[in-house]
Amino acid sequence: MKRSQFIPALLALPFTLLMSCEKSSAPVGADHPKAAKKLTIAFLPKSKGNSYFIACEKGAREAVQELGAELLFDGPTNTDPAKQNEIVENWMTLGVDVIAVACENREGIAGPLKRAQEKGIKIVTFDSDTTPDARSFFVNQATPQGIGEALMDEAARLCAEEGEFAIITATLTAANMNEWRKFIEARLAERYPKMKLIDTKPCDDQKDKAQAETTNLISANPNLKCIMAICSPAVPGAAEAVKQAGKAGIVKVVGLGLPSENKAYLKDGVTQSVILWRVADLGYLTIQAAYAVGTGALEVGSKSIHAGKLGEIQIDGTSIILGKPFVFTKDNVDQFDF
Ligand code: RAM
Repeated sequence: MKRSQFIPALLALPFTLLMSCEKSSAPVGADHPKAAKKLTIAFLPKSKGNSYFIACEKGAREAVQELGAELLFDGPTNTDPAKQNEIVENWMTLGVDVIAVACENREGIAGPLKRAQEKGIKIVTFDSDTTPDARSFFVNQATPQGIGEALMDEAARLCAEEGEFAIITATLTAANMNEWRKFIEARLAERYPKMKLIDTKPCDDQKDKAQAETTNLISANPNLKCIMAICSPAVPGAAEAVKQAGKAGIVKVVGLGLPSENKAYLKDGVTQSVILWRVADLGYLTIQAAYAVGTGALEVGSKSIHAGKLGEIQIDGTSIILGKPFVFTKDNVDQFDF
């Protein structure tokens, strides 16, 4: 989708998200100060087999090319917090300049990240944060409130604001999803008294497990009206279960997923709407931030960063927020190429 088409799509959104409005007089990175030596930025996804993080990697590669930096990309094959820690320790020994990480376990990875910081390695998180003392900045896809409310409002719309729904999450310890869940539940309590969250099941960021959990939820709950799948592999997993149960359109599917993985289910009327952000841009912005932190151009207290083709991005405290998510349905899914 071209940028010129993307912006009107954003403006058409039925919800708004909180973003920092503070302006900086001198944006960081406006003139892209080059590092004295070539910076090595190590990029650690939650799992490297997940198409979501493969899309992030694409944007990350584009940014390192523009900036003239070196990229190391590695991660667990499937979500595995211990493996993430091990990779951080290896990169410490290697002496990389910056580590950018999507944290599987917020507290569990903080120790290795702090040790890396003590060695002079800069840390930036993206997608899912660690504790603030273990990194300089968190590159967030959108505000947790915006994501949580968008999911809840969309589920309520699909259910005519009435009935039972269940959540499929990645893991019960996933920091980003737990933040989103708080806002989903707050919105539910505040706006939708006739809807009931009956269960929340983890799928370890795996499509097959999401499918199995959805199948169980459908059998155990004959009145189930909607599955809200809040990690990307869970959306097609839930849809496949609904389809195989012969419940397309009866049990609605909404979630956070990739257009490419959900197109067929949207067109078949199994999945009704999917919410996401431009994932490659999240990888691109993360590298822009990592580079600026690595060169010393971006420091805590900066109010904005000039992020290459993304332009000026505001900084809210230590959060760099990509922007607003958008909804895709069977009518617009063909416009997206990721
Ligand atoms: C999965 C990951 C990631 C999350 C997306 C929506 O791919 O768990 O952390 O942001 O889903």
